Amino acid sequence: MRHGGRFARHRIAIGAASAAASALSAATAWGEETYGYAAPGQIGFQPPVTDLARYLQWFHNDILVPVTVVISLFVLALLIYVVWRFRESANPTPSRTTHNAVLEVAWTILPVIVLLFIAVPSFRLLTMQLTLPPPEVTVKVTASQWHWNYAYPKDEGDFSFDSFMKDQGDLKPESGDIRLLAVDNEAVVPINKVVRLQITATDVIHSFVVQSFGVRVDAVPGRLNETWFKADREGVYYGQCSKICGKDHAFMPIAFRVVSQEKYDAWLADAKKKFAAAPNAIRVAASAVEATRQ
Ligand SMILES: [Cu+2]
Repeated sequence: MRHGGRFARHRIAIGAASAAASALSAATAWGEETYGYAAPGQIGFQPPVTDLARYLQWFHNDILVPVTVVISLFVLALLIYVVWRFRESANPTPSRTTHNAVLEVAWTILPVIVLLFIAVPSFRLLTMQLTLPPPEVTVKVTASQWHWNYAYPKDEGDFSFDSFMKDQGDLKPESGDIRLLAVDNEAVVPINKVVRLQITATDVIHSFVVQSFGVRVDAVPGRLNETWFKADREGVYYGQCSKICGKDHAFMPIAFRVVSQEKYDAWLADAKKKFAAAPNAIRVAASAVEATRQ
């Protein structure tokens, strides 16, 4: 019996150790840096590919997280101290103190200082996100239940196309397709160019989020929101709709491929031919509305 008990405890110890080891290996998976999508077991942000995303992640990782951790630990320590110090057996006759001017001033001023400390980088980030540099490429992004439409304006070819998630049966993992993220038509933009995004929706509120770009903007029907990014690394960067928009909310991924200027020019020439004639959901819907009006 005693032996059995010891072995059981031993097994529990091994279980705990292997759980810790798998948590560690998850941390290594995170360390391997997958660009544009999350690795299994990843904790934290995807690696940034714009200055905006770098600043955003610095603000979160180096300012907000330490502030949150220090305040939480401080409050926890205070609670533990109060529970221990003022328990009934140690403190049989409670004090009748109701005011302490120094304490009250301190717990008003200190949070104000913390908020001011956070406000400076926070407003800098907002200013960076909302001040558009002169755009070199414009893409109009329209969200619908449940896909995205990307339109390239007149000076870039004057075409638009729908982008749907690939079904599991159509995935080609050998060409880099990722389940739930790969799409039939990716938006393509050139590297190191200021890309202006104009974002709207046709039906309900969606939200356009690409983590590696540091971009998060709501897509609101009847309203054109603007933002921008300038990616400095080639690759495919995925995002997802981030406002609950209906039953397929989880299945309308965003895919942006960042390529060299030459590849972009080649893609534009191709896409112009491919999509100019092709009807897409929004044009079909628009002409249907026109037809009912006439
Ligand atoms: Cu959506």
